Amino acid sequence: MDLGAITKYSALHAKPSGLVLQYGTAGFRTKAEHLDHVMFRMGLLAALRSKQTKSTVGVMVTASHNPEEDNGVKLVDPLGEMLAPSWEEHATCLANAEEQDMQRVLIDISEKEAVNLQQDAFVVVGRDTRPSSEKLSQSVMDGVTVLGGQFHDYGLLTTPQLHYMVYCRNTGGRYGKATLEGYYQKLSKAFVELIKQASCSGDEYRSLKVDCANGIGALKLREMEHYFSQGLSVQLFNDGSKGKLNHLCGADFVKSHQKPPQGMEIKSNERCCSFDGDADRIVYYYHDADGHFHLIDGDKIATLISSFLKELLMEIGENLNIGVVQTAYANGSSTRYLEEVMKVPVYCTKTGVKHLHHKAQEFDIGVYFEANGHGTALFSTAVEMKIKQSEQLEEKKRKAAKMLENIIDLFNQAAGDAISDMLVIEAILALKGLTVQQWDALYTDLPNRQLKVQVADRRVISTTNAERQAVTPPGLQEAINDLVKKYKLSRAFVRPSGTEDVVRVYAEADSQGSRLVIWIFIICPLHILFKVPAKPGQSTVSALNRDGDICQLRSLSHFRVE
Ligand code: 16G
Ligand code: MG
Repeated sequence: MDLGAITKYSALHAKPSGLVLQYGTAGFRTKAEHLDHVMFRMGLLAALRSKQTKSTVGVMVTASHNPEEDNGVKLVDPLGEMLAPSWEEHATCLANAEEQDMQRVLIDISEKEAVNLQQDAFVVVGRDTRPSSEKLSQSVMDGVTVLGGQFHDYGLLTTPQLHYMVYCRNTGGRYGKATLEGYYQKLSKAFVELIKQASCSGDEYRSLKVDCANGIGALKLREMEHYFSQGLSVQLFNDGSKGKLNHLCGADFVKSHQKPPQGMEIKSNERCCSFDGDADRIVYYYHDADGHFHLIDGDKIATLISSFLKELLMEIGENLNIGVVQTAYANGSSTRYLEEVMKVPVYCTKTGVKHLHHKAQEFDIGVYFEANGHGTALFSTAVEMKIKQSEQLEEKKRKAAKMLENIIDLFNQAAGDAISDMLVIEAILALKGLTVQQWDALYTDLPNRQLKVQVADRRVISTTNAERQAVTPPGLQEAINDLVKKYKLSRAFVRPSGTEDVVRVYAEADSQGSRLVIWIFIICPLHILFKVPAKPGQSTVSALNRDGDICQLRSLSHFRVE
């Protein structure tokens, strides 16, 4: 490690004094103008991680669904996964080190992780379409180079495409070719093969409207569409030609506002979907004949996919297990449907893709989705072996095994991927002859609301049981329990956000339970912000009526309902 060179180049990517950032659920994210030093340092760190693992490591420059002025960076581990937790801590230390401490921090990390500094390093870099991304990704590459590593700059990529490239490069090409052409061909070939098996391939299944959030998804889908056009024609909206990234459009907007994006004209019963800004999330929706908007979120996507995969396994007659992984935000109706109707075991993890991904690896087939549309399916080597042996099976089983083989190829197993998930969904709908309304009708979501409480320090809340129970502050969970037990099919929880200084409150109940939501949204902020006993009743009402700080709550100035 040439410490002299590191010091010299680090000064060219100086850290603004006093700035402290944390490697959160999805890496670093903040205003783009504060990120140059972080990018350089993440280049250094990626080179160290690559030396340690003797593998290619990825760095993606994106801030996903955040506003265009923001940016961010996350590292991709050798199997296309999120960075290991101990390295997340190193990332935070390195990003916050003062200039004079940089050498010591780098040496510390190398020693703790037993990095052989003589080892070669190779890092692949991708970026989204933000105006700041090109320069910031250049700073990443500067960092890699100063540490003696080599890099390949893929330029503009969706986040899941970068995960795919890393995975391909570290599995000797067995997963696919580490090029865009390789990605397009692998997915499109699988999709077209599947569509050929569909008996219903009328117009209804052939076209889809896609809102690309004015982001990278538009560019990549446009490059890809001619590869799969014999099976599906896509009409792109918010393709970046005029609107602003993620502004009034994209998966995050549609999911949190429960309304269609701007810039898309929707006729009744037309199938539509939205990607987020870096195309790793997808949600579907449609307008019914009465003009009502219906959202089909990650939960319903998981249901469609896992039902289909379970049916295929049953046809093949193999004793392979399948599990669905969700988070606390999964609508209770989806969990009930999966467990009680589909008889598929469901597991809950903490929020954040890496937690779901790891849990899903425990099954022969693990399907994971967050309600917000992040997700994919993972397949064990046992499944792949069974498929290889399928030549000896009778014809019906062989056909199902072939279908499973194509579905496996169509999923991006390195990361949730809006383009790949879209093609999987389109293939399943066509194969099963389901319309978007029939898919939506599998179950009815319980009414639910989310609230965001602005706090100085989100650590006032700590949780257990996959974030479904609050441990601190004392008394809060008991009060939630007392309320929840009074309403049918109800659930509520509070958790600290992993991405911003807020506490999130979630409540759901059957249509009679709107009072639960109101009470939960009153008692939780009062308890968190002002330590007022979290019980509906005299003390809460008098707290709401008192002058001073607490009165501000009545104008809802402390929190926002989303
Ligand atoms: C990040 C996570 C997403 C999670 C969201 C929750 C990844 C790639 N992204 O966007 O999975 O749903 O954060 O944010 O892991 P919160 O902790 O602020 O609620
Ligand atoms: Mg994203």
